[in-house]
Amino acid sequence: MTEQTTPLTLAVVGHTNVGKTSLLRTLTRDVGFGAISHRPSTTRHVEGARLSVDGEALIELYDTPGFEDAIALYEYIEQLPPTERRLDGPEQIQRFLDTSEAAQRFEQEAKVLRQLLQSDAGFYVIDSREPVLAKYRDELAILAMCGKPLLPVLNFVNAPEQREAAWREVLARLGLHAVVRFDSVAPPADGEQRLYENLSLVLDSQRPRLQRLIEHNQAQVQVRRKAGYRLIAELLVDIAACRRSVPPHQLEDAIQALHNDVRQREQRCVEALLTLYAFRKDDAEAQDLPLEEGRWGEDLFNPATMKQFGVKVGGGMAAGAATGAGIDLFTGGLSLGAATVLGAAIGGFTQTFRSYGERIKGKWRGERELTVNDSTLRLLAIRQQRLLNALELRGHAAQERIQMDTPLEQQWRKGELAPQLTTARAYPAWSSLNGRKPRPDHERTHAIETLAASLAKLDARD
Ligand SMILES: Nc1nc2c(ncn2[C@@H]2O[C@H](COP(=O)(O)OP(=O)(O)OP(=O)(O)O)[C@@H](O)[C@H]2O)c(=O)[nH]1
Ligand SMILES: [Mg+2]
Repeated sequence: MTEQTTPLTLAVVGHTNVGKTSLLRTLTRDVGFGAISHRPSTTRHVEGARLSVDGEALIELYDTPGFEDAIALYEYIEQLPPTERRLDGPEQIQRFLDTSEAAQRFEQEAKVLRQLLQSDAGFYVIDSREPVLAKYRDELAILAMCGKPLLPVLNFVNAPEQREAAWREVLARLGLHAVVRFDSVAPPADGEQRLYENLSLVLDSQRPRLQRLIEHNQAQVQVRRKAGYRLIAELLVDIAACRRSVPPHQLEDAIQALHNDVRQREQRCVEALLTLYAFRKDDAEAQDLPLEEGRWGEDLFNPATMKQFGVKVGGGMAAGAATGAGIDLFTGGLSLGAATVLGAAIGGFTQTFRSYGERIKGKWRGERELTVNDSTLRLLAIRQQRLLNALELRGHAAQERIQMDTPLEQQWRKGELAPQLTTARAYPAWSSLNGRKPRPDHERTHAIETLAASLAKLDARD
């Protein structure tokens, strides 16, 4: 057992509305942390969150209210009567905190300063779109008086009007040379790592602890991705194994019901992926996912959707049977293609019988089964992978980095269907869409896990 250490405490400070709470949400991956709005003074109280690794709290982060009136506060501190002995920065701040104004006019600022004095270091969050106004200089001067290491975090760096250079210059003049760019809504993929690396520049003794956190976060990326591929593999096996018997006169209703169930099953996977990546439908960042209100906009069974994702339209769809899109009908173990059979159901069977021969004839009356066709499986796989990809990059400005034509997508478009799915087709009991919960089944689990592993391997992003 390693000895439990006391957590490193970090205060997140800065002007109001610069994204302090957003930064905390990103670092804690807790979308429910605090309240965020485009209005200033959203956060009114200090609120803490812990970052733990293997049950050990490594860091405590404290969100603070925004500075509102730094100029007045600086003037107030400066005009306080002289003392016998000249006070240093932290003493001056403490003296201010002991005044009655600290509980009144400067109540918000006092909360921030108290927290910073109690912390080991602070993140100073900056809206880099703002010009470096006097109020920010005074704010920084006051915060610097606390005598704590400060790491400036340049937020909104993806905005075209950002003034990063001007900010860097003024920060350097204050002795703040380690600066990190971090768009808290759409952080760069290695943003967190850089944030902690820069923090260890100003807090050298904490380097091992920060390194541990970095490694933990990197491992978590892999863990989440693996879990994501498992969800996708489970969706695909579930749908590939689906096989429903239908009496002839209910064919159209049955196709529609199957369409709906498959759509819902896909949506369950979408929601599980959103949860895995700690997204909520109303998150600002969720707007930039390839979803509309938390679901795929284009209908799974619309042939245009297949085209859009580059999947060859097969079976009934190619033949133009819109009702049977994405579905195959089997009789006697042979796929007839939904279009052929829909035609046959309405008109004569002669044509079909002639081409399939006696094998069908005997079984025609008894066995008619609907399955979801390969093209639909391919489309499902591609869509969910794109979502996983987007979630990993947390949407937003990261959007352009979402790769569209990965080897994995090409495999789904043109390659053989994964063997696990071909196998699943022979095991209707593996599917949750056949009216029964799939039994816990070692082979089903094995199929899902090997499929998930091969997807992750083909992904090969790292
Ligand atoms: N585009 C973009 N928007 C951001 C970023 N960071 C924060 N925002 C938005 O800026 C607004 C303010 O964010 P908050 O996190 O509430 O800011 P705050 O500093 O905690 O504000 P107070 O608590 O009021 O002091 C919200 O609308 C956020 O969605 C960013 O890096 N990029
Ligand atoms: Mg806030």
